Amino acid sequence: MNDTGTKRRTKIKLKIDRPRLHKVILVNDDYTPREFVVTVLKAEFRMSEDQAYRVMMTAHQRGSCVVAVYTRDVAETKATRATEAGRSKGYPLTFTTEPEE
Ligand code: TYC
Repeated sequence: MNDTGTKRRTKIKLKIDRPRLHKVILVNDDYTPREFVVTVLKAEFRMSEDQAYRVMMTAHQRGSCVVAVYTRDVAETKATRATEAGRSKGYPLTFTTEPEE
């Protein structure tokens, strides 16, 4: 204690944690054409034709597929834009986000 009655504390926290990353997840459905899913993945997530095709087929076969990870804002913006690209054509194509463990 010093004479003002407060305790001097140094080094309360050495490091600030890195922001958690969030996954963007592609969800399968029965109606969106495969080629349209590939087009959206290439446009919104800057994937090659090959990468986009593999991600689309993984979601098609397993029900969902992680597309990429970003900070929360970027993940949410990209998921919303990609989902809206499908809605604008009347497709139920859906991208969701979830925090990484
Ligand atoms: N299952 C769709 C079809 O057979 C294609 C598709 C794949 C749709 C992945 C969505 O996330 C998806 N036309």
